[in-house]
Amino acid sequence: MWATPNSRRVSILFEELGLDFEVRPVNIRQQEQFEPEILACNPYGKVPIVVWQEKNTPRVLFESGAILLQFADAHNQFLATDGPARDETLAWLMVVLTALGPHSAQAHHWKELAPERSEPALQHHRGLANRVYRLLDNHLSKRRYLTGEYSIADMAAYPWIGVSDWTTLDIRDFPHLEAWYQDVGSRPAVIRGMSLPIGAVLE
Ligand SMILES: N[C@@H](CCC(=O)N[C@@H](CS)C(=O)NCC(=O)O)C(=O)O
Repeated sequence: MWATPNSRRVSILFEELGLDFEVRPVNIRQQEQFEPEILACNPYGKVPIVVWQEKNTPRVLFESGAILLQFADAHNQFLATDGPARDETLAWLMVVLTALGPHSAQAHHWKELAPERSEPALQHHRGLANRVYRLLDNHLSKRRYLTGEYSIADMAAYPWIGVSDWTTLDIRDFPHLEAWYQDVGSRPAVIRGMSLPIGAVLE
């Protein structure tokens, strides 16, 4: 993992589950994600990746959403096993995985990373991120968490709201989302998960 929102989805869940896990830093700014050892685990060359052993069977999983689903189900926590509560968590998890993360990442690219800046591209992705922010803000005006109870949907969203500056949106314009961000961010497991890998910075 590295100091990235997708990685920290996983470290938050693992801290919430109280798992004993070891962090292997992969500095994506140093291109370490393309080292053979990493590509052997994830041919896409992206973090996060989880490697573990279960009943003498080696297991490996990449894609943050897949990891959240696998470990929530395996530990029967933060995702209902069936029924409307599971439906709701899956739906909001997918909004966060497929829209909040990608639109924020693209806005960040056009704001700070692209060798040639494009204002129309930035505004396009900012607009798409804004639509998700409005959606989440309105949704959270009626409930404490994204779904009935604190779930992997909240854990998937939290690190991305933490980089709201990447979108050029101001979190203060979304008061319910901001209150949720403060609330979730006060959880000890979230604080610990957001501090990993120790000392890593994305610059
Ligand atoms: N859909 C993937 C996206 C993973 C992803 O884009 N990870 C970024 C860091 S947040 C990465 O590894 N970037 C390096 C690269 O693309 O080469 C997931 O949710 O795990």
